[in-house]
Amino acid sequence: MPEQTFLMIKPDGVKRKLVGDILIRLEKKGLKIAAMKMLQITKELAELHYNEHRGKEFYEELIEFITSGPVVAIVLEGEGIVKIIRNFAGKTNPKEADCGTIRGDYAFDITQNVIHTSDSISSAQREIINFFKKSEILSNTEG
Ligand code: FUP
Repeated sequence: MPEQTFLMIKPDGVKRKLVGDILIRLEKKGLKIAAMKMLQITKELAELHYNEHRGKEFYEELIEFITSGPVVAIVLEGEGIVKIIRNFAGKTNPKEADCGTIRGDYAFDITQNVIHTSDSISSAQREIINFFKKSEILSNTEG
């Protein structure tokens, strides 16, 4: 199976109408989108997705934010895609993110940092399963 990663445009990105800009950047780089959908994250799904942060001081704010409006969930695939998309996002804290990255260019706040990206191949596999059925992922297809 090709390497896959999970990218989510968070509620701030959707509200600020950055979905088009983000998709254009992904497509212009020539990356393959294997799945994509818009959804409202439930509290249960938010808790599953951010399980590793449970108990941290920013956890409640994070759950409240990620469930505050629709998100766009995307699966990308290709060799080295996890690292490519981490670089595309920029550092977690937008104040430290380089210009040219999504967080560097579009965000200022650490919670409202526009996109989520998987930090490893194993995280990607776990996160993708939380959001997509196998049949929704168009792997190994043209386009
Ligand atoms: P990332 O993998 O870059 O999304 O970063 P983390 O998994 O470390 O953090 C997940 C989310 O928690 C971040 F997108 C923003 C939020 N967060 C805070 O609000 N405060 C912090 O100190 C760290 C993370």
